[in-house]
Amino acid sequence: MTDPINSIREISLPQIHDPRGDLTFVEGERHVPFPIRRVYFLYNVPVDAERGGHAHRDLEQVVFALSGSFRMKIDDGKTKSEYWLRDPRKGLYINRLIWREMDSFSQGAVCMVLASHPYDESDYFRAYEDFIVAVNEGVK
Ligand code: T46
Repeated sequence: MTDPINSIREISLPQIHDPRGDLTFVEGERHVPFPIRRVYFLYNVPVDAERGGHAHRDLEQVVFALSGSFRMKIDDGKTKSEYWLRDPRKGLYINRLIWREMDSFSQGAVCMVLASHPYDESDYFRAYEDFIVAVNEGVK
């Protein structure tokens, strides 16, 4: 699937299947469009939890549901859309200047995120109003 909103797109990873089970792998700059500088996981997430609620100035990420499922609500400041992540082979590429919210985690869901940069709190827009100003100004 390709969404017109700011390059949001699904990324499909290879799957090596044999009688012992399945193996999927991911390489930076090959399967994801950036060098992978950080990997983090969300787990033990209560089913009624809401995560996200921010955007990034520069960070690009690809989000996977390694186990279970959850919803990602995406907003580029003009258009909103939502995606259900439930297949460990399929990630959602999220560019910079995209507001994201996550909810409806299934019991035991595990979210893995591949990120283009190390953690940097100054890269976050944590107030929606600040994000909208940045979108309208086209600033980093
Ligand atoms: C995103 C969604 C999908 C760190 O110290 N290092 C890290 O790499 C991260 C991601 C977070 N933290 C600290 C910062 C906060 O004190 O962990 C705490 C919780 O972070 P946050 O509230 O930002 O977590 P989420 O799940 O709302 O958002 C995270 C990412 O921050 C964000 O970039 O896109 O997952």
